[in-house]
Amino acid sequence: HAVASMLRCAALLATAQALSTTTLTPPRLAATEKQVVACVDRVQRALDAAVDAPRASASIDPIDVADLATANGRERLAEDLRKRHHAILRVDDAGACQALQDAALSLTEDEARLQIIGGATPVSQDRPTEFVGVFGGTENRFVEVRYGHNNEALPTTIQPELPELNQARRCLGSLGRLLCVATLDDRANLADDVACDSGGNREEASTTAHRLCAYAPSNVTAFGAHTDTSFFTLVPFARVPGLEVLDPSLQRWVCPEADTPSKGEGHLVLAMPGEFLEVASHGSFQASVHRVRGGSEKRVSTPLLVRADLREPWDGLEASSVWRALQKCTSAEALKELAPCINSRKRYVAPVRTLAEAQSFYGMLCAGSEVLSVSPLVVKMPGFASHDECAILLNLSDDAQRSTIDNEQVTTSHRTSRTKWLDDDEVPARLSERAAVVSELPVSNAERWQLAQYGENCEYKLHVDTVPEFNDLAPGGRFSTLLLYLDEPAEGGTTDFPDLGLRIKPETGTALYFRNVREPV
Ligand SMILES: O=C(O)CCC(=O)C(=O)O
Repeated sequence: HAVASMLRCAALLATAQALSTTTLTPPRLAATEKQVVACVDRVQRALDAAVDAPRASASIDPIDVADLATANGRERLAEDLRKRHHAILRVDDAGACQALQDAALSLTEDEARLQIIGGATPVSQDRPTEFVGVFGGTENRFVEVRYGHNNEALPTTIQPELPELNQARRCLGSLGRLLCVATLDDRANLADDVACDSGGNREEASTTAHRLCAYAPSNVTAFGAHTDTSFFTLVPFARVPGLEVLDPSLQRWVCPEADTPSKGEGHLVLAMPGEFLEVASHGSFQASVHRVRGGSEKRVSTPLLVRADLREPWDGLEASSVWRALQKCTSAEALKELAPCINSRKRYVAPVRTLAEAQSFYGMLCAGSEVLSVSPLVVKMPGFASHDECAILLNLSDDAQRSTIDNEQVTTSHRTSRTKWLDDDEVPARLSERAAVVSELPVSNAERWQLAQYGENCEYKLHVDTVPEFNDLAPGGRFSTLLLYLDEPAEGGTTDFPDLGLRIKPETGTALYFRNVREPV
């Protein structure tokens, strides 16, 4: 096995920058999978912390929905979502949300009409875990609605009972689409299912759910702390406050419905990011932990859970597996849900070359290449990237975060650098193409570039890049690494392979390509 380490002592007086990409089978998936696992773990920690959190009175200013068209409005949205895990939007809905709540109140008090709508049934045979219809006990009643062909509400029995659904759906659906575009940019096509007004050409029930919730008066928690598997959950403010959000900036439960003055026209809507947004935004937005407290009066609320079209693959993964994985409580369980993707990956047989063959092969790919070791393979490739390309990547290092190890949660003195996963923008994408040629694997087998910044006295002690916890992910284990030096520190910053007696000094634009294992794991 090849072993890479940063030199422990002299290294670290100046700043060295390194980039590495790891060739995998097939790796852009790895990023999504890691996000799924990270999200499951983070949510569990947040739920644990939520247990003892006190309540607080705090409010944030509503954002007019029209302001989402401006950079300023979108920045405010992003800031509220990042800092407070919720935002409040003012929609111009001509009473549609209130009309639906009033209609839902009388519906949920009428057993005969609830009987007509019918109990919970699966949306279709091949989606047995998703359902529509009435559920809950006599205290708290819920009706789950989806939309199908011609935007028809499902179960079909509900439309005559609740004609008010459509207007509210349209208003919240459009808001959902706007919020996805504002937070995900080009990745918003993941959220095609959100608006539920795609011209009515859907053949199956939407995964986006419209939920009618009626809670009997009580002084206990009516719906315990949880996150939603949605891009956004949009909750029009209810007449009786009760929905609480765990605000991470205060580490307290807040109740926006109670604390936000409802000045002005329109209806206020609480927007909470869900786990789909957390994964699709690579953790930039985190799913909101929320719960419902019973009130002195019956509370009726009509949230729209804005989701993706699960028939579309998610970054190459089966979207329904992502969905199921996100509903699990541990990363091990989540990985099991993603396992079928792992089994379908192709096996890759690594070419074995003599020293002379390797020298000729890599010399042909990059003039001046030097094979430093043939087994395990370590190749130095000067001029892999231009100084301009390196400068562009260096400029992206500003908001790198403290590095973690193994399952990406733990910070430790073993690795004191800062890291950042780069988006596949122009220069990183071009360099990935080049790295793919070197690795003899398709570019789709590369993870995104990870930028690693070593400040003074920073280091990454002896380690291997193949992390056993990641071997079961869809892309397979990390077979090889291509590390690109972005600058040249005055002192230190070397990469050491102690077993091979190798110490490589950073030179701007030089890449180091090494195999981590003999065969893909
Ligand atoms: O009842 C509410 O206001 C929110 C319901 C909720 O938390 C959910 O459906 O996930």
